[in-house]
Amino acid sequence: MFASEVPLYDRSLAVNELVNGLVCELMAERFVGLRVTAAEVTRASAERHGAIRIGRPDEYRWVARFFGVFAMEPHNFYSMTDVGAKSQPVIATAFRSASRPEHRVFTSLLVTDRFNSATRGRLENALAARSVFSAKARSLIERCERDGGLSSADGEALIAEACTRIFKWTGRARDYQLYTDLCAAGFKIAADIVCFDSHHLNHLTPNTLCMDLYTAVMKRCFGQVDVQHFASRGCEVLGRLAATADRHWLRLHLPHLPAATVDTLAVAPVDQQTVHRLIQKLQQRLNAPEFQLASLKNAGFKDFTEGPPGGTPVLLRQDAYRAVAESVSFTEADGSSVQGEHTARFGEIEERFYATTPAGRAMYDTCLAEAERSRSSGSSEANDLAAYERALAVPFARIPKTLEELVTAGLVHAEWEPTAKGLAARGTIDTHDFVELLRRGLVRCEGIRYEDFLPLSAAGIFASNLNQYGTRAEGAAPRTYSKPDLEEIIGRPIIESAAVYAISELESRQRTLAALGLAKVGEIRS
Ligand code: OOG
Ligand code: NI
Repeated sequence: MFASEVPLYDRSLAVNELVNGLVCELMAERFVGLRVTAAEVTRASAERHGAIRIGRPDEYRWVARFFGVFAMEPHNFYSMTDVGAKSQPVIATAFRSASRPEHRVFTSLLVTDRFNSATRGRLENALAARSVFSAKARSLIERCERDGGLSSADGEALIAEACTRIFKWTGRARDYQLYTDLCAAGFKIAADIVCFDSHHLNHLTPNTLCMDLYTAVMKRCFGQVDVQHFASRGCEVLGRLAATADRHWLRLHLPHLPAATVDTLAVAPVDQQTVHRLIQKLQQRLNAPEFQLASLKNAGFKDFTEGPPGGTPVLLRQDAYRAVAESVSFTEADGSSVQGEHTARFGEIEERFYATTPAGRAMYDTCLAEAERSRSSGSSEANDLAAYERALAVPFARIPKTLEELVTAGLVHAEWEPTAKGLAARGTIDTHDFVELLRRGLVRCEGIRYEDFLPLSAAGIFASNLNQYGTRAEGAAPRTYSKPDLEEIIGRPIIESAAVYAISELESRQRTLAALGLAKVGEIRS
């Protein structure tokens, strides 16, 4: 549905799959014996998150119940109302499966008390007039809740409701005056929500295996950089990946590969010539007509990536091509129509890394704040990618770059297990300390991937794709929202993912200690 609505998105998926395929070819050079099939590349590229924005609390509850049919549960509470200059009048959660988190939808709710009473009245009036979930969609959801599932036919019918109505972009809106007033007052987010009659997708974000290569390719496809420039950047980023990717990189980026398989692969050095050859191959593929993005209507690709610098594997990195103006037909109260346009739907991309512990998160936040300070003091030159990367590397230098160092410093969560050597040493081990056990080769660990969002990055995304950097509350006494407020609207508890990461780590530690004869399962308390 989204690919047919947004042609650039469809092409960006093709770019992503091409880049992911090339990264897997590189990995097959680095890891002797590794084979990643085309189907596996497609599968790695299929993962994505989406973003929708809802107007009324009762609509929000229906959306939550809709996702419930797909076993997608709310994870984390995000408030965009209090994030400083980038604040937006929305609160949010993300719906995803607890156990298969690779598809998720960031779902925002407009909070109208941030507006003055006249505007608030106009917003609520506009919202009251619409009904996004049809009677059929509602009854299918109710049936699923009642029966604990749906027949295939009913499941298909519900998906059809989603793709032809609930989340579909129609290009139709209402009340042009309200739309322009909201945009002029700096509340384009509200216009994006209340003037349209569906919960249209704002974006769908595929997962890349190499952010820096993807962004370089997109800039080449948009004609923002020339072929020579791309060749040198491509060799630089692929060369960097070739030199640093270890088995943990493989397990993080290609989680379908079994640990036992990854363990048997020997690591080989990849020379610059191989990297060169791969980039040349990519150049040839990029000459195909489908990759000439400059021929489509576009607003280009963002200059710099959000999140940690490349090579710092924590949380997530995100980037995007900019939103394109789309024509919209506004129906007025008297039945007449007005032609306008709306610029909101953009093309995000992301790469996911390790979930941080509270200490890791605090360190990340400190590094990011420092990076923003040095950016606003102008020490990195706009449009100079190399200068930007050098400047970003400075505050982030204190975050370690390998999984072993990150877990040793207690900065990221990991799943632990005993090694064969550890099991053989059972009965003779004199420490419970995991860092020491790791050092002695008695246990091993794999980092837990971060499956959620970052409020500051999200606020930056709202800001950049709406082209409006934050809004002030105008309501007389806007309230502060917290998790229980949204839980009440949804009618079910919101999962705290930080606790889930911590519990999975703790459980793996308990199992490991028990297997090493150091404790019985259930005996350990954290
Ligand atoms: C949602 C912004 C959040 C992300 O990737 O952090 C988001 C929106 O723009 O509606 O998608
Ligand atoms: Ni997003």
